[in-house]
Amino acid sequence: MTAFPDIDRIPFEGPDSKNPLAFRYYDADEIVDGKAMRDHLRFSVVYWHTFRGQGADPFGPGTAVRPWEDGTDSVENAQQRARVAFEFIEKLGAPFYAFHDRDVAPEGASLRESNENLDAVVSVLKEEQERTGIKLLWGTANLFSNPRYMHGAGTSPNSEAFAYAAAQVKKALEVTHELGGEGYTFWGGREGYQNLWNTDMRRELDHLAMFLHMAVDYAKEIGFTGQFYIEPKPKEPTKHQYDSDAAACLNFLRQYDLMDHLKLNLETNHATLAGHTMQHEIDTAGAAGALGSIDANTGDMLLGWDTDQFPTDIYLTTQCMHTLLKYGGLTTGGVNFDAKVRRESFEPIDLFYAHIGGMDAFARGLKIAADIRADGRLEAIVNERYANWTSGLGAEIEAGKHNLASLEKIMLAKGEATANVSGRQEMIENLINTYL
Ligand code: XUL
Ligand code: CO
Repeated sequence: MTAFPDIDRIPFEGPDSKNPLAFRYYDADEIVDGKAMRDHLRFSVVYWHTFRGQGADPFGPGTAVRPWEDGTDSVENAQQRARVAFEFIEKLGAPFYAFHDRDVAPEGASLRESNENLDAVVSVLKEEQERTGIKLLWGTANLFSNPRYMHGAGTSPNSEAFAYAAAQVKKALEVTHELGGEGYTFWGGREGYQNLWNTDMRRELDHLAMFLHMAVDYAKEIGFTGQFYIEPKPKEPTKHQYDSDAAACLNFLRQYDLMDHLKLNLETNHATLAGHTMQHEIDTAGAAGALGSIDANTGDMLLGWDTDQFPTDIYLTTQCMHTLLKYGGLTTGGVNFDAKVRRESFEPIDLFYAHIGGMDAFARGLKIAADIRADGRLEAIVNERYANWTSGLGAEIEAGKHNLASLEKIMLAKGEATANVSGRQEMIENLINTYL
């Protein structure tokens, strides 16, 4: 059975191609900045939007036409869907995918039954991984959909909800390990609050840290050496999510002695909901040595929620790739399309158009970012801006040779600081446009 009979493997045809089912910029084998595009970008398809998204919104039910679905929530349907997923990912040519436990297999009437359902689908995922060579970028557990998690999972006031979530993470780690997953992500689904009058924040944060330490310990126990990630998001579903942005996550990881174990999985639409750019979030994580992976999507500046659209803005992808390259690029992580087709784009072929567009936008962003770096003019301007820190007084301060009193002495003698030089923002923005 084939779910996409009219579609062959998506070819690279170059920038002049008029074929909407071809890449114009993503050529997996092309070497950019010393590395194949495939290895720079490590594209990943998400199971939850692409194979479970129905296009429902608060005003109406799903619209998606998915002929391979039999309309039931059976294990057999889930296994069939898993095969379709791999047909899609293989034809697209993405090397990775990512899933939540409950995306791939139906939740049963008990934890035991849910685990059995998961095993039955994981065996198909494993077969399909072996058949295609597609790998698992990261696994995760859905700790937010079931009503038992209405108050949170790791931060729930109900200790048995915490225990259930722990059991779910244990199983999700086991299957991620079994599938050779390269990472494991925690997005704090309902780890936050709606109202502080009923919330013991201190206690909830302590519990969340214990929860993560338990996962780190269990990974050691079973020999899972993949990278753990924590994914910042400021709001939705709760009014305030504890992992609100990169800086808040870093603070939390440092406070609870978790910096050695988790890196950040940054998402563009989450960055903008937090009032930041994605470039800011990547730079914040990179500067702290905690840059892990990215959930590539985009929001809509006129809509205040997480619209999870496919990224098509070359300026955005250039910023992402330039900042990633500055910190050495992606290693364990990937460019994971946590993005969904619009409700109005309901046909299976729209899944291809969406991913092709996102992959081409990132490939172009990578090539432009590499050009900016190779040309060196931007770097020279930035180096020049900080040049007075590389010798003389600046270098002495950086080397820790001064204190307030010694600096006072120097400035009393000079009377005034050296004149400032222009930041040249407009000139730099013009320069960036010359590479686009
Ligand atoms: C939610 C979100 C999640 C995580 C995985 O906004 O981004 O899908 O990426 O749980
Ligand atoms: Co995400």
